[in-house]
Amino acid sequence: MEAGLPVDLPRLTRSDAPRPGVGIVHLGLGAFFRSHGAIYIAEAMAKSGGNWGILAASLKNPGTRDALKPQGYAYTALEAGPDGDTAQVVEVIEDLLVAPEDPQALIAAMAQPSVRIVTLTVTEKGYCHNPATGTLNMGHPDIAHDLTDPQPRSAPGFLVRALQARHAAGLRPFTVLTCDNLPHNGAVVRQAVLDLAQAIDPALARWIETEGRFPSTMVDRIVPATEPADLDRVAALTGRQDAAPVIHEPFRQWVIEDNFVDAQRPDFGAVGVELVRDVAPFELMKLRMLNGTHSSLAYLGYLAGHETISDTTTDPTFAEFAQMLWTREIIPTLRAPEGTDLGNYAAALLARYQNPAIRHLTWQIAMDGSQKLPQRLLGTLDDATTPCPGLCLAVAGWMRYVGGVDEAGTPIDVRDPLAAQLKRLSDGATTPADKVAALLNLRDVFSAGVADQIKVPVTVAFETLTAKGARAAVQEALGQ
Ligand code: CS2
Repeated sequence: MEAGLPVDLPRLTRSDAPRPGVGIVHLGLGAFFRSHGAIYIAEAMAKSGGNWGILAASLKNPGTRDALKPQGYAYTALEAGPDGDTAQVVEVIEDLLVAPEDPQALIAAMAQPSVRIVTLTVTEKGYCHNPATGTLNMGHPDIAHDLTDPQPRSAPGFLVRALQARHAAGLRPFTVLTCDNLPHNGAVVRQAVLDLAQAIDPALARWIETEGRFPSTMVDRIVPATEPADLDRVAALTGRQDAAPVIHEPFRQWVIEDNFVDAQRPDFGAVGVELVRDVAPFELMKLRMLNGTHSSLAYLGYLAGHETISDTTTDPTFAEFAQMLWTREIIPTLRAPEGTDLGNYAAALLARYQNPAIRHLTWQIAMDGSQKLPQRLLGTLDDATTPCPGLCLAVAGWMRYVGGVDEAGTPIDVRDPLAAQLKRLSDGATTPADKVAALLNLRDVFSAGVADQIKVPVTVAFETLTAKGARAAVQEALGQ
């Protein structure tokens, strides 16, 4: 039995309900997909049938496979609402491969004729693209490897090699359905795949370009990392031990551009997925209003000593700050998706953040800021036609955070692919103004135009943060 599992209760096992065939391969299985896409897909099969069982893959480590395999890949999804928890067992994952153990087995799985869709949650950095140009970063070590070695390491590498195998076998390509929080996420993954394919085999690239489909999506559900205490919480509710449950909020939304290879997909429409022609307005709304304030609250809340988003937003100063960001700075840059009222959307977001049953760590959201800032904060700043002191304070909060020391002088565990470079830039400058200037020079994060536009207000905000601390800086931004 795994360490940490509550004792004296039977282990969760898979029921003997008939299993569907595998129609989907998922790359990068984490708590988010298990709480979101996997549940929608299970519901779509329960309603309308179809062989859309999921063969999942972890691209890095075996932890999830080792926890789920003894349970037949069944797991508990615990919905944590302000009024209590409810649990369901999800049985839609048919197998879980750990890619580095046998890359060829994953490629073979993706090349099975029954597989029509490959879904992905590999986080922003997993696309190995250059956010400024949208093209594949050929200098990325995994891409450099995947260019010549047919045993890939990167997500684009697996997609290209599997498409190559399908092309060689005379099969149709699969639809690539990205579920990561990137603007135009379908176009991003398409470009990454085409760039790599072009470098490997131009004829393959041409086939993918004409026959492949890469719908954009907007995904939404708040899913904090499962903590050790959650295993007991789930066991107490269900009477079963589960080594890898997921905890999620009640809310969910999935908007998908309805553009699949040969129109082959689960009956998403039957289970509340919005199938649309243009995802862009949904994507921008969600990235700027939800993820933009999430990151702002994560950096400033962390610096002010708040451990979770719920703690941060039940602090009235931070709740007012979020409101101010939405009303004065973010909403004026957006076009509301049809049928959506942005004021109501903001009010619902605040209630979701304040849900006391969800412990979403500010530290978790603060991760990978260099990959998140452009689409969450900087796009809004670029589009804004009036000053945005709140968002500039959030950017300054990120700069203070990646300096690696909190307001009490304690080191911060900064997780970011650029962490070492960020620390070097911050440590190499002495005055607040120099630190801001050094970080604004990072062209992977800030375009020259945005850097120039926000330099003065971010410097002022950074000076206030350094002199007075995050809470006082937020109060000042609110005119308190
Ligand atoms: C969060 C997101 O961790 C983060 O960066 O902002 O995971 C957020 O919870 C989801 O996008 C909500 O849909």
